[in-house]
Amino acid sequence: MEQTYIMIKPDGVQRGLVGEIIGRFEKRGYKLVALKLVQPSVEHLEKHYEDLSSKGFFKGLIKYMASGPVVAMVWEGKDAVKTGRTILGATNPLASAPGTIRGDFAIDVGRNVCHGSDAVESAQKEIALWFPEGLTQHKLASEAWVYE
Ligand code: YYY
Ligand code: MG
Repeated sequence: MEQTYIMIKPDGVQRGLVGEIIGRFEKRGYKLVALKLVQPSVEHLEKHYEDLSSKGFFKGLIKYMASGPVVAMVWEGKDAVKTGRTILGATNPLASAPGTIRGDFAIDVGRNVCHGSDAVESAQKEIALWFPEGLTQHKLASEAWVYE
């Protein structure tokens, strides 16, 4: 089954959105296979966002992301990467549809509350970066009620 790296950014934690965001993935039917609250270092975040290092917003992005603890998670299930991004909404919250996390809870692109991997390959890289200790392997009792 496909896995994706989902992260609640410092603004999401500070604004009390942890339960809400986890709940949306949980209720959709996805399986949580890793979760931790972590204060990331600047070096770690620079690695996570290394593809964006040439962008003008990179410095501000790293400062914002290092400003407090984040919730790092791995969610598993059919089409988890693409559907995870759909659940989050567009990068710019003002372009995000209501019903998405960003469309319901954010306004500025630099405070968009959550992160989700953009492809299967980047998901694998991000999961290895944030969870070198590995993931759980368990079966959900609800599986037969989510998948046909
Ligand atoms: O994957 P996603 O988070 O939706 O967008 P990316 O293009 O990977 O950019 C990562 C992160 O950078 C974005 O969530 C907010 C921030 N950012 C920004 O502050 N200003 C921009 N013009 C574009 C992105
Ligand atoms: Mg991205």
